[in-house]
Amino acid sequence: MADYHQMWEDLGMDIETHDQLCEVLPQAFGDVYLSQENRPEGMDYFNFVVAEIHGVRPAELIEHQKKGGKVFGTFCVYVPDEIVFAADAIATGLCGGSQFWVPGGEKVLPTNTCPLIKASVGARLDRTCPFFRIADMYVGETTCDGKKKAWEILAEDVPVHVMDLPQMKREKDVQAWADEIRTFKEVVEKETGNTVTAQSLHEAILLINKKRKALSRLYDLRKNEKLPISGKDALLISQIAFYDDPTRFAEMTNKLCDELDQRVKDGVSVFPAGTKRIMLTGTPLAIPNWKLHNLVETSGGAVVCEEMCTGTRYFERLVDEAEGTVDEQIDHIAERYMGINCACFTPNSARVDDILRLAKEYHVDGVIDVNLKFCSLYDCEGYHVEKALKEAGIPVLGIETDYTDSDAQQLRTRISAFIEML
Ligand code: BJ8
Repeated sequence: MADYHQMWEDLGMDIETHDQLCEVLPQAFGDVYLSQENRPEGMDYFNFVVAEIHGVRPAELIEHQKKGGKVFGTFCVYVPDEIVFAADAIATGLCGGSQFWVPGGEKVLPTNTCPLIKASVGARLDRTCPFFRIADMYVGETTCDGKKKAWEILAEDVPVHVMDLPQMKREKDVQAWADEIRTFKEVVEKETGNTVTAQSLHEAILLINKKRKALSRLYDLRKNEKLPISGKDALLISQIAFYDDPTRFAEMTNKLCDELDQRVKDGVSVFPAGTKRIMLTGTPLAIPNWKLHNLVETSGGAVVCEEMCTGTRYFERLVDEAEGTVDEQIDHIAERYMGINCACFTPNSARVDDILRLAKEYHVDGVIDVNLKFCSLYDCEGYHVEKALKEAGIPVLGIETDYTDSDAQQLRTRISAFIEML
């Protein structure tokens, strides 16, 4: 990796602590990723992005800022990137997926808070992630209680705008979300000094849709009986989608998919015949959380789909690409985003329908319902998810875990036993 110490210092980071993180990441990535056999060549690009995770992209964001551009940090797939890009700004995901940042979050949040929230707060307050330093403004949302309170703590340190996400999906809620997006547009316009026009918004819709189409193409390839790519690699790509340059990301993902198309034609699979096909559902797996995929794929299974925000919830369904006024296009954006089925909504039966549909589309043998410790939303919704899967005759295993490795052995035993009985 190139030397980015000067850049990190300029960002006011805690270099000493950050160096510790830089030391452990390559080892973890090597163990989980580079040890896989027969990986597609197109993964080279994504390997490079991870190897330079705190270097290349942050440097690009800083370049953008030097030219007067702004960067918005987001934590949820309901926040519409389209508005940010339409104002000539850049949106980047900020969810923390490493135990490294959790203790920092625990200094200000109760221990029984979900690790995703603790890691995200810790990464900012401990000054150990360049993305968290670079973002000019954070965009929060009213999804779960822990996040709502986390925004208040973060707001002491960095400008935060919170979007009020409705928790039901009636027509008036979709309209309320469209209004909330209009307010967000004004905030972004004020911060950037740029105006969102009908044309710039249309271009941004096409841009983000392109990313969705590329991911959708990648996921479609995982529906094949012979799997041209591992679940681990697909997850990595989903995670990178949150912060990479969208144009380049779509290009590189499509290039990889060309290679995977060829693999399908040639009958190449990265797993032996008869490997059990597993779908994961539940809470998101933010980078570098590869724990469950690694456990499944080293215990005789293959992950073929993630019904998660780092998965299908991120890219399924496009924003209507019809040209129109800014207001009309915002209505299209609101409709698309309100079609995401997060457990913060009630009722949320459409998520159960999604899971049953995906189980069929990806020919899954079994489902693992994953819950990040202390996320009561997904934990409670597990009741309906698991009931529906059992009724459909699809075996399901419920798992609750965090970012530590302390339960890895126990999880491996449970996952191996589950896969064996499929
Ligand atoms: S749309 S899943 S990204 S809110 S896991 S922080 S819900 S306590 S991350 Fe999420 Fe948006 Fe929903 Fe997706 Fe809270 Fe649960 Fe933690 Fe969560």
